[in-house]
Amino acid sequence: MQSYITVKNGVVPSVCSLDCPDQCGLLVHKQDGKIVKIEGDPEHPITKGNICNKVRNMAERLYDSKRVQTPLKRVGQKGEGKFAPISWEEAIDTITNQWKTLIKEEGPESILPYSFYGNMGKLSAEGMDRRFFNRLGSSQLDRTICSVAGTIGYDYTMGGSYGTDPADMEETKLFILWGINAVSTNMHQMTIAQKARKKGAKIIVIDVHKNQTGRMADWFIPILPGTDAALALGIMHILYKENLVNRPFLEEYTIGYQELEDHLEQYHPQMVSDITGVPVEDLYQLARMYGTISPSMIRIGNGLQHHDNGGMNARTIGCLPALTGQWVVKGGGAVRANGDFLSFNKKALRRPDLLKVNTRIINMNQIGKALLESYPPIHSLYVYGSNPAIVAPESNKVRKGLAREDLFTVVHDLFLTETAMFADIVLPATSSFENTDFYTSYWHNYLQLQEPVIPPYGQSKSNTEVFRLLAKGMGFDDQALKDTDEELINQALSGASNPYLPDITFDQLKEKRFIKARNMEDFIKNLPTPSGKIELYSKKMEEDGYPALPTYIPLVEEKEYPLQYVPAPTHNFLNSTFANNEKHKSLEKEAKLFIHPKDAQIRGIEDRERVRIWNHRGECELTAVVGDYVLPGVVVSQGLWSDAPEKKHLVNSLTPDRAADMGGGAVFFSGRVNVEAMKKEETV
Ligand SMILES: Nc1nc2c(c(=O)[nH]1)N[C@H]1C(S)=C(S)[C@@H](COP(=O)(O)OP(=O)(O)OC[C@H]3O[C@@H](n4cnc5c(=O)[nH]c(N)nc54)[C@H](O)[C@@H]3O)O[C@H]1N2
Ligand SMILES: Nc1nc2c(c(=O)[nH]1)N[C@H]1C(S)=C(S)[C@@H](COP(=O)(O)OP(=O)(O)OC[C@H]3O[C@@H](n4cnc5c(=O)[nH]c(N)nc54)[C@H](O)[C@@H]3O)O[C@H]1N2
Ligand code: SF4
Ligand SMILES: [Mo]
Repeated sequence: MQSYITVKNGVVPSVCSLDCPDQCGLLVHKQDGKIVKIEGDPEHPITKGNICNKVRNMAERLYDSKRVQTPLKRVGQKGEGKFAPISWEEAIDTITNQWKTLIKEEGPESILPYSFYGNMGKLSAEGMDRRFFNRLGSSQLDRTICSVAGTIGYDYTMGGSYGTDPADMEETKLFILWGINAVSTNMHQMTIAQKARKKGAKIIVIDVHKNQTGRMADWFIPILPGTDAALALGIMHILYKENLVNRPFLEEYTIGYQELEDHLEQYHPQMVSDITGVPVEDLYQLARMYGTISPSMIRIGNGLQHHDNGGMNARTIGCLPALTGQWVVKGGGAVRANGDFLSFNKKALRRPDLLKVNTRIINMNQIGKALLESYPPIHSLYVYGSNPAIVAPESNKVRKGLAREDLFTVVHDLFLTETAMFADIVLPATSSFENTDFYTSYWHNYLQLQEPVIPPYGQSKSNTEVFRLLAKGMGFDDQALKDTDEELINQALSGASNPYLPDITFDQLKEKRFIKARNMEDFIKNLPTPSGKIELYSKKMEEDGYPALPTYIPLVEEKEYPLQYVPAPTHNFLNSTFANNEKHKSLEKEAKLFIHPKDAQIRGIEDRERVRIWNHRGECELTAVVGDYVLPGVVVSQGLWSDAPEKKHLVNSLTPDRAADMGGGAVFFSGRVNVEAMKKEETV
């Protein structure tokens, strides 16, 4: 078959590579060999031709004159952004010579990779890179920045990332969107909920912010940050008291339901109301709706996972569908993430066997601290698919670490990101449209293939290609470091020993385009928990030092600051991606801080006034939006804004780098701040 690259004029298929649960099928329109338009692929079984504005406006990003075209070396101070073009040969020689010296003098652990899912393609994010750094014996990165706390918490209850199939949700009668801004972050979940609403379904949103999703709800329930486990326990208390639990289901599919019933006594509705800010009568109404409407589905979002108690929040909410027996109702249950249905052969792809020694593990959420304090020190950082200078907590520490003169930093990206400004060497990355890769959605259970649809931009190269070159430069002769992209895909998609994923070849995926996980109907009978059942009581948790039963644990108190601060994602950016695009910035207009009228009034803050937000970690400036979008005592901003043209919107300068209760997860939303109006002369 003809390569899509050679198509000069026409429409070719593609996949959205961004870190988004929807993982849309795309159709790319080409004119004179260039992408001129991106739209949804109507043949995709779930996304059905609709895509978000971000990607609809993406074509110009691909040909943006700001894209890095050649390797660069730093010629000015770190952070200054002065670079000169060099050849690939010089770039690879410089990096590998530095690393060879470092390995001899300091050991391979002085080198640290730093990456995340800027491109969700499995080869790009966890393929040749993992093989290379395993072979190198570098320090390892614990990739905790997104949802690890909730993953582990939910696993204690359910054994893995398994939940309701979105394909079944059109019949659902009650949607509880809990800590998820689905209109912006999972738009097809919203489309499905709205279709179901036409057939009588109700949509409830539980959030700390009445944002675009809350405004579309039939019932918006505002909650105080980090108190969701208490709300779930209050619902459970009422379900048991009013005999709305499904006892036959509990007996057959769960363990610990009697212990749970006793334990729930303490979660009296009044106490739950005092903790959560949800009025007692609303708590009763919510519990009764949840106990009587079927099928019901809870979409568990990341908002409630990015907290000190994020693991326990997901663990606890994950217990709710078992109490009502919703797991055996089509379209009922819950989804935190569905990623394990498509769990492929990770060992074959990542090759952990290439790592011959025990090396230290660095939590990516504490990259600032690691760069400043680790002993033995980190002497070289290799960043790809992530932008830690913007997205990681405690930005001031991160930037101080990146500014270290004795740190040799390489950044592989499409753009001169805020992180790249601190690099010694910058390498140009291809966009996903220029690569071969495969994609597994963590929401809708479909696999997809990306084949290159345009040639590499300038001299840019894909992640797999760069790691093959680095391996050669290091003199590593292993075949595993030479495999082609097609070979990597075939290795990853065979021998997964996953009952939901048959062996698949590159050619099959190319032919079918969308392949779905299979045999998911009865997953509830085959849970990989220690007991094989839903664990309302978890002995494993006890062994790991947690309460065995779901429990509300308050956030770490930062007493000196009066306001809880939630810096959430925004509609027109994807994390920091698109924050450097004029079109996306103009759609987003300005960086806002939502504040309750009571909190605004005592500080003399007026609507649309510029405010300073600060704590002991840092400060930033945003535009106040005064209104009852948030509860008193809570402030919310949206978006990870770019530095350019000023550094004033660096929200992560305020966020803590503490580890969540489980897995070292991020706690972006558990910090506290103070806010003040800015004097007029300061804002000009
Ligand atoms: N447009 C857009 N889409 C995205 C992203 C993006 O940046 N922009 N990012 C992508 C990524 S990487 C991820 S992980 C997902 C994240 O997407 P979501 O799962 O939607 O998670 P967040 O947007 O982090 O937070 C969701 C909501 O939780 C609320 N929240 C915060 N704290 C609490 C709490 O304690 N309790 C409750 N109930 N609510 C709380 C916030 O106000 C927010 O509305 O979205 C993906 N999709
Ligand atoms: N305050 C606050 N901070 C947050 C969050 C929040 O809600 N609030 N959300 C957190 C979450 S959930 C996440 S997942 C993280 C995400 O943080 P990151 O993973 O850092 O995500 P992005 O900011 O999108 O940066 C991805 C980078 O990868 C580059 N890239 C894309 N494709 C490729 C490729 O193929 N190769 C290479 N080498 N580079 C590529 C892009 O150009 C971009 O610069 O942010 C976290 N930070
Ligand atoms: S960012 Fe999400 S909604 Fe937008 S096109 Fe990509 S997968 Fe679809
Ligand atoms: Mo994320």
